Amino acid sequence: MTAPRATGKTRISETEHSEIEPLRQRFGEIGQGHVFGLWNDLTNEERVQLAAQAGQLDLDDLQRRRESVINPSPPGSDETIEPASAVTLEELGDRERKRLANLGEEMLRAGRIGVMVVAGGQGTRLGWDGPKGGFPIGPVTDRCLFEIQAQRLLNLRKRYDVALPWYVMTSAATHTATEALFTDREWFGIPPEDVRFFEQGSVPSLDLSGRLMLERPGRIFVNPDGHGGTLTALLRTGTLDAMEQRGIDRIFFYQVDNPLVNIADPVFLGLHETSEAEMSCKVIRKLEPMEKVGIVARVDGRVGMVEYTELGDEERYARDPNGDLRFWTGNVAIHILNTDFVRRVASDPERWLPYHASMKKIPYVDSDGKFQEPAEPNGHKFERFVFDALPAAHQVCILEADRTREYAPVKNASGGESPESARNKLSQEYRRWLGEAGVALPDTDALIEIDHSRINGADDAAALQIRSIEQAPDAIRTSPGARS
Ligand code: UD2
Repeated sequence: MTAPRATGKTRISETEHSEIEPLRQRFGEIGQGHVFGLWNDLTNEERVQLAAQAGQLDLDDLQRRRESVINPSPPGSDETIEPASAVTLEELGDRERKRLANLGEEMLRAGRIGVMVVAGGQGTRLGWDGPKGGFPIGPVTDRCLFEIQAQRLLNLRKRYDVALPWYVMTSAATHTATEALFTDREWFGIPPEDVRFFEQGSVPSLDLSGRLMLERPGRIFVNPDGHGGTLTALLRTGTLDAMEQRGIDRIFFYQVDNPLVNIADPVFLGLHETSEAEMSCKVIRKLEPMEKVGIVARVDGRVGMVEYTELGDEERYARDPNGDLRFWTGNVAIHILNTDFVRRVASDPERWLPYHASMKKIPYVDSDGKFQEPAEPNGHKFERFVFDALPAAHQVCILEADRTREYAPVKNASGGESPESARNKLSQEYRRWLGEAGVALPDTDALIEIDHSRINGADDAAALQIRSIEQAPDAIRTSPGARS
């Protein structure tokens, strides 16, 4: 005899009696009962989904964050902030650079390095509908951010004869589209077994009085848990275990929106290792006080990061006797992390990875079930920041990078930190490589693009033994000027 099919109705009535009532009651006790306010208007499926989502929330954590919204403590008011010491470009001579590079290269060859990119963001500020990594950024072609980075990896794989696995952190908003993009583009030439995606977590946003918000009648509004969520996601998804099983003990971490990032820079790896650091940071010399980069500094005696929104004016404008900014060590979110350090921090996120609240305009469904698009910030999103792990490290190493050569952020649709400025910076770096290799250069207005899998520095360009760009048309392309 065939058993009667369980209908949606049957499932929800069971759920309603055994699970929903205690859940509703508990939410009511902590001032969040409104989440179920539109219950009667929901379909069975929506009820099941809302019950599942509500049942998975960490209510202690929710209470803590609610309290932080209602009674915020003034940021860093009683902290002492001092400049952190960094290894500058000036003091790193050629000999030492070579010694560190040799050490870093050994680490690469030994298969100890995993490359990790945080790519949970969408290109909203760029007007791009999709994962930011898919944004076309090649100065001449439509190569996207991921493709340029993949080409660098292909070059390093060959150069060091190593698999150099790529760990791509996505978010709920970008996961499916990112996987589809990689599949569609055949993993940009990297063997699929050397690319691993893992998804960051999400956290419920709260309105200005600390109440949960509804994205739609049967769904609580959540936001991605910030790039600090990388560390907890590495542990939760088993990615950290998988890394260590492959013999990886150092993670090179960077953000997807920097096409100029010098992936797995051997000098940086070597310095991290000789410093016996658990976490390292690359920094750039901040150009002016208002530049939107966090500052690596000594906070209450320990190395940490002060975000640009949280730096007080006294520190922001302070100058040294030479007239240079006293707090110049701008964070470009390029790090090396030891896997055992990640495990330690991610195992105790309440201690090391606090949530930072930021006020945002959050579209929501009101108590009448009407969709509202606020004109002013109406709620808080919560994010963890990877650099909050710095004070947990027994040793931190900080290395200055040449900002014109390693940092071309793609943040805004136009102006500074835009696709146009990034394309120009890429082109300038390629021009420099070709120039150093003795290749005849086109007009200064012309844009140049290089296939990183073939040429990943002036040494690769020299190895081609060419005198003109036309001699390597598959690796180097030019266009007369800016792309439209
Ligand atoms: C970040 C840093 C800032 C400076 C700057 C350099 C913070 C808070 N500030 O500012 O100090 O280093 O970068 O470029 O980080 N992402 C995720 N998941 C998330 C949030 C972000 O994957 O939940 C990724 C995102 O895809 C992007 C990167 O992290 O690659 C940076 O995010 P952002 O653009 O929001 O950070 P931004 O520019 O405010």
